[in-house]
Amino acid sequence: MIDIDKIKKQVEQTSTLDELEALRINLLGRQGVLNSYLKELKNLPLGERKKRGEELNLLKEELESVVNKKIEAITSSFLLERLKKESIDPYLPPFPINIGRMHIINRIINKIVHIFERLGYETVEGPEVETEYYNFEALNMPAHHPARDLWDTFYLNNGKLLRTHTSPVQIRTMESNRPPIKIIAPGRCFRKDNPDASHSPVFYQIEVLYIDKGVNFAHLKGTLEYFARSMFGRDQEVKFVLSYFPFVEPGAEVAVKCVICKGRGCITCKQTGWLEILGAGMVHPEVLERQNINSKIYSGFAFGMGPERIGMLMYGINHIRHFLDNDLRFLNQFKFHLED
Ligand code: FA5
Repeated sequence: MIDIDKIKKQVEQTSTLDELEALRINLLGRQGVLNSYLKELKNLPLGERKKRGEELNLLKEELESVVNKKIEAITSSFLLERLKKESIDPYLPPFPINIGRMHIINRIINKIVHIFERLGYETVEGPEVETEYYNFEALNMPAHHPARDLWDTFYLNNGKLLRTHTSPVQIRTMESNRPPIKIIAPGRCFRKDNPDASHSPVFYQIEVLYIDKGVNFAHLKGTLEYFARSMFGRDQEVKFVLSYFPFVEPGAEVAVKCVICKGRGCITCKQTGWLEILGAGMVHPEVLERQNINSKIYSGFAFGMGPERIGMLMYGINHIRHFLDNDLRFLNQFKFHLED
């Protein structure tokens, strides 16, 4: 007969689940000890068979419960052992999570827009598909005006065009607002320019327009100097050069000393030592009068700047195409910049 105390001892002495399983098969498996006794039942007389059957069933239940208890004991001691080894330090920093972030060009634009919002400018937008009227005519460039050639234009089949600059937003704003007007208008522009280090066929511009009584060139210069200092810091050299745009008089261009070559000359600044970042000027009286703004009472200044070129200067980026390529090796360098 089975010695239950001896078996209990054997179970107690096992230390792994594998050992225990081998013992369980030996006792309770199909070819096991208990089954061999059960098979012999049929040879016993009827009365004895019943009694012996009940005894064996009880024995089976007891054996199963002993084995199951041992399984639980081994599993929980194994878990405890593991927990001791794998202690958790809640003060460790979490794994770096790869979250998306705003494209660097949008962050540069936002920074510029914030500088002007602090000066009281309101942000507005205009359409990328424009008419000749807004892109040229209302800006003092009637049909066949030679200045239209300054902007190599993509024309669409429906007679419209892709705006070559954000200056049409000036006109749309003057149409529906009376002075004082103080707006900033960022947006995409398109030109058939030959691509090079500082020219792309698709690029952004940010237009600024201020119209009020008594606005003069000194206000324009002061505003631009304030902007350049906020963007590049006090030490960055900036120069104003007289220039021509049909919708301003006088007109100027602003250039910033090239940070790539420190002014010595390189492909980014086309060997000039300076990178032009914006066109500016006093709004032409003709442009104001066309929008029924009395140019004897009101005057204004406007400028349109290229945020890619500004970003190139801030970060020493030597080619404008990096802004469009979306190469993660480039974009990931700006993870921690411009978080305002
Ligand atoms: C203009 O587009 C005028 N509308 C600016 C203006 C506004 C003048 C208001 C007076 C009053 P310009 O073509 O120079 O000007 O372009 C202005 C700026 O846009 C440039 O200084 C440059 O920073 C940027 N830009 C122009 N063309 C490109 C291009 N192909 N790729 C990248 N940036 C460009």
